[in-house]
Order: sequence, then structure tokens, then C-alpha cells
Amino acid sequence: MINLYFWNTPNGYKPLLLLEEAHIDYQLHPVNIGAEQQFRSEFLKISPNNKIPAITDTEISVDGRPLRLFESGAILLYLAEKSGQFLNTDASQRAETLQWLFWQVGGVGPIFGQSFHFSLSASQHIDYAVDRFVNETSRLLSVLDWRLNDREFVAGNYSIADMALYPWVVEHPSLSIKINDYANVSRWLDLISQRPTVKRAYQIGQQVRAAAAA
Ligand SMILES: N[C@@H](CCC(=O)N[C@@H](CS)C(=O)NCC(=O)O)C(=O)O
Repeated sequence: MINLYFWNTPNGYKPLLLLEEAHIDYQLHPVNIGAEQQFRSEFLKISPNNKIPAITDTEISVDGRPLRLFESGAILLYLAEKSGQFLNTDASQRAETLQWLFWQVGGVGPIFGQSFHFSLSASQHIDYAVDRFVNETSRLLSVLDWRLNDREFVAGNYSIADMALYPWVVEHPSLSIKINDYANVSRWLDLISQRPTVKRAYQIGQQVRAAAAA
């Protein structure tokens, strides 16, 4: 069984989308990062970088303990290989999927993250920082829009590359970005948001947040 250490943030949703979609047996463990639970010693043993998401796999023993993994890209890759789903085994399609997965973890995640930070939560408003990160976010959306021009999903069928990108891109309303300028991205967002497993993952995330607030 997989234990998922989760909070309802874009990075948290990535493995939840895959666990739901692949019907993998899992148990969810909320880690309220707003309440600094990511710094608890038990969690740091699993995720020494003090960030969600993280997983353990009780079916795989490493040094006598369940396998522990942090970093959302590594988790997606591990779970896709474990389940044999959402990562094409054909060498060229697999490479393309991983290319877009790495593009997300190395580019979209950090840049969107800084855009949200400087637009919404920084203690001071810094025009330079907002412009720099929102402009780069727009450029990344143009790249995604180009990629989606002649295809439904980022690489072949719905894959871990889409699952990595969707939770970040779907947060666009918080930024001063006009998503209608990216018609292919808009279509892709609509398509993914209609998947029952995606709806379910977001319901679970909202329930986790609501339970913590109660
Ligand atoms: N590169 C990491 C980033 C994870 C990350 O930034 N997680 C955030 C939530 S989206 C977090 O746990 N922040 C808590 C903290 O920094 O203390 C990944 O892809 O898993």
C-alpha cells in the first residue's frame, strides 16, 4: 500500500491524481504546511526537504523499512512504473513524456510558484519580481499552448506529464493572465477537469483542507 503525505497544493495534487486514476491502494496523511507540520521529525524522516508530497510504499522494503520517496516528479515516475500505467513503454514516447515531466518540475513548478508568491503572498509588493515571474509564466504557457496545438495531451495519451502540469496551470485565475489567450491550454484544462478521477482528487483535497480548518 502507498501512504501519501499530502496537502492541497499543486504539488500535492500530482500524486493524488495518479493514485486515483491508476486505482492504486493508498492511504492519505494530511500534512498541514500552513501549521508547519512539514517540520515534524516523523515527517522529516520521509521528506528531509520538509516539503509535500512524499510517499512510502509498504510493499517495498529498504533497509528494513518501507521505501520512502519525496519530490513529486520522482513519485509520479515511481508510481507510473509500479502500476504500469500513464507512462508509455515505447522508448521514444517514454522519453517525450519524461521531457515534459522534467520541464514541469524544473520550469513550470518553480516559476508558477514564484508568480503566486510575489503576486499573492509576499510581505512587500515588488513590481520587478511580479513582472519577471508572471512574464515567464506567460512564456511557459505559450510553450504549452504550442505543444498542445496538434494533440489532446502533452505526450501521447493522458500521462504523468499532464498530471504534473494540470495542478499548476489550473491555478491561473490567481494570476493576471488571460487564459483565453492560450486556446489550446484552455481546451486541455477543460478536458482534464472533466475526468471523474480529477474531480474526485480535488474533492478529497478540499475535504482535507476543510477538516483541518474545522
Ligand atoms: N520540488 C518539490 C516541491 C514541493 C513543494 O514545494 N511543496 C510545497 C507545497 S506545494 C511545500 O511543501 N512547502 C512547504 C515548505 O516549503 O515548508 C516537488 O516537486 O515535490
